[in-house]
Amino acid sequence: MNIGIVCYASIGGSGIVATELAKQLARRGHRIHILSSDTPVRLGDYLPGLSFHRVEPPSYPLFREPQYLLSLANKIVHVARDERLDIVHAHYAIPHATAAYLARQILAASPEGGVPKIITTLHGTDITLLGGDASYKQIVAFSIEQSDGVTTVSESLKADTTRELGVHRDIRVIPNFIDVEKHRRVNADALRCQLASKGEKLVIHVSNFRPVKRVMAAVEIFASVVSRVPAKLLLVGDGPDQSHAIDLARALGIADRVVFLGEHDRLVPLLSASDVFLLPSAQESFGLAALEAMACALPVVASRVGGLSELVDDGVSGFLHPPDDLAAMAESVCRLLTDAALYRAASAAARQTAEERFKDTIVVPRYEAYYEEVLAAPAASLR
Ligand code: GMT
Repeated sequence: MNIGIVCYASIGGSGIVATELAKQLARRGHRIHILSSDTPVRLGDYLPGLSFHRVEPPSYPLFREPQYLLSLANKIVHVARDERLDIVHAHYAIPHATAAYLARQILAASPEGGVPKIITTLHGTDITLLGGDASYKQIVAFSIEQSDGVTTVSESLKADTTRELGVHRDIRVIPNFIDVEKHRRVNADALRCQLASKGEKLVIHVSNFRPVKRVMAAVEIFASVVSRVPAKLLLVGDGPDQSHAIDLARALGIADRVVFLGEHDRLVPLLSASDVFLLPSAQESFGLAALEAMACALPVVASRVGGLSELVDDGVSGFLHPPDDLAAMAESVCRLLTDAALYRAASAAARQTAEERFKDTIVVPRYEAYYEEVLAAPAASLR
């Protein structure tokens, strides 16, 4: 198949999933065209069958903001014509599903023919934070209804989409996935010695430090942990709450125990050097960062929100608690750090979950099968 994949290039779950999907599909013999405003962080080296098309909204003094939606729609039209795309797969509804819809309308009106099918994958905040906002709701709901196929990354997000947007169409749940060969625990003893003193445990949190991730809650939970167990907290990522988290660590008197590492693309060594993954998010439609940690055999302590309970088996591969119960999360982290038998079992279960339920070779064929199904069905605009 000839497939256009539209995604964000920044570090963020939806862009990572889209790029990893693109690479897997190219390896499986499809012609893949990534359309994005910049080179996606996980694109990596040249891969036969995979090409990148930059979307560049021109600046013009009259425009106070770049016209990304229009440039993207225009780019989709060009790529669809030149490369004879069968499918445009838009990752994240805003504004990618809308741009794909616009492009399809333009192509359908053209005498040249060749109209690709549109599939939209909803990732989470496009529905749970932004989609229901009055500034976007109508157009997001419309763009989802108009897509030829729609997927969500969890059952929870599917339910949110129906509830928040009043969308009552078929939605296929295809979870996020991971390359379990590349993401596996490696020997990171040397790195661990640099990050922690002898006898100290390592708790790690990875995110984009947006309010929804509750980095400050991670620092508070850790303050309680470190009063009982010698440990350090690794904070990986960057974003709006970074300086607040630094201030809080100082205010709690644990600044020397909290290590801010900034953004890192190569997470496997850091995860392999760590003991527990902490994710006290306010909302999480799936929790790709937690899956990456689990593939490296890290038990997860997280909020019981969104799709996290579809990923983490509470009491087996980690522990889930109500987002405001920081004391319970701290208690679970301490239990994992101090009970060797519990830790071994949870660590093995975390890896097993990644291998048995979220392995790329299990999940990517589900996208291929869905593409075939959508291609065989009548176009959404004709239904
Ligand atoms: O919030 C983020 O981490 C970024 C965001 C995105 O779309 O880039 O993540 C969402 O999509 C990820 C990939 O499907 C999911 O794993 C995350 O759970 C989801 N984030 C939220 O729901 C808050």
